[in-house]
Amino acid sequence: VFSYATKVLLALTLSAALASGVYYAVEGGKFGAILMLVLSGAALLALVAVVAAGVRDIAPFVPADAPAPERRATTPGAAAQGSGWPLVAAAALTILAVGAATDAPTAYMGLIAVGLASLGWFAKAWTDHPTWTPRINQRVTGRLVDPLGFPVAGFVTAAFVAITLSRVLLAVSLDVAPWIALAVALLILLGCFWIASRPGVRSSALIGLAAVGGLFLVGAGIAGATQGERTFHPHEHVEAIEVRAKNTQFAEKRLEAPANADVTIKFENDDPGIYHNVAVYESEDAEAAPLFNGQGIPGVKTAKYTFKTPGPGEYVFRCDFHANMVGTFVVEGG
Ligand SMILES: [Cu+2]
Repeated sequence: VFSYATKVLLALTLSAALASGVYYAVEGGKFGAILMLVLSGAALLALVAVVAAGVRDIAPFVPADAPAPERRATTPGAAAQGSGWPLVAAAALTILAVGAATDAPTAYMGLIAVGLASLGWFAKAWTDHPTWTPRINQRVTGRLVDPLGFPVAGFVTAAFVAITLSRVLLAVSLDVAPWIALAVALLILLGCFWIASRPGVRSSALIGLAAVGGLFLVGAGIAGATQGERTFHPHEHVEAIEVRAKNTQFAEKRLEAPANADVTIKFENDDPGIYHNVAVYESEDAEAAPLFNGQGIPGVKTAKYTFKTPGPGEYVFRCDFHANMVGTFVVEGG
């Protein structure tokens, strides 16, 4: 009942487990023992798979005095066709070699390309082989190519649309971008609706449509990419404003900052153990609303405060702990 394969796998499972135990007992090395245990587990899995699959690879019993089997003619299949995969594989290997000599991204791209070329070449070789029957074709397509291929194709398509379209949306102004995005979304929705409503549309027409759409997107994406991204931060870049407190006095009497900008105050408290902070108020009036209150810190310490400046005007900066620590905070221009 035990086939040759099950016997070999059973022997491998047991001997690897035994070797693991012996190795651990004698050498005390965990790594080698785990390696052997993994081998044993893998063999056990293969054994279970072979038994569960019910593959009977036992040779049929033939009596010694049986006559020789009759020769039967077989119809040869179609000759194997030449394929472009070796060329693709050579190109992929070239990318890998160039990547190995230059930079990591190219090397990774080469690795991926080699993997894809190997898969393609393997698939071509298999479909040329006599074991590739219509039944196998159906099973591989239904269980491997469709469940893997459709999600991957969908992801690649979505990524392609997102990347090309984002180049365009980043290049145009903020007011126009949402309308373009909306128009493209509507176009895709209507296109898909049209395709779904006509089951009779020929696949060549669909491929043509997809090619035109894809070319249009690539063109628009390249145009957007060469245009470059619009500026995202209309505020000018602002250096940190430095403020220093020493002997319960601000070293600065006057601070300047641009209007409507994110500014950073780098506050240095040089009074050991004394709390100070920097706050900005609309005026020196005691009831004035604060525009910003920095958290107080005991010295000697440095804090970084970031806030958005108001419109142009003269404001007041002060320490909330000491009424005498006051200065002018000037917001300029717009
Ligand atoms: Cu203070």
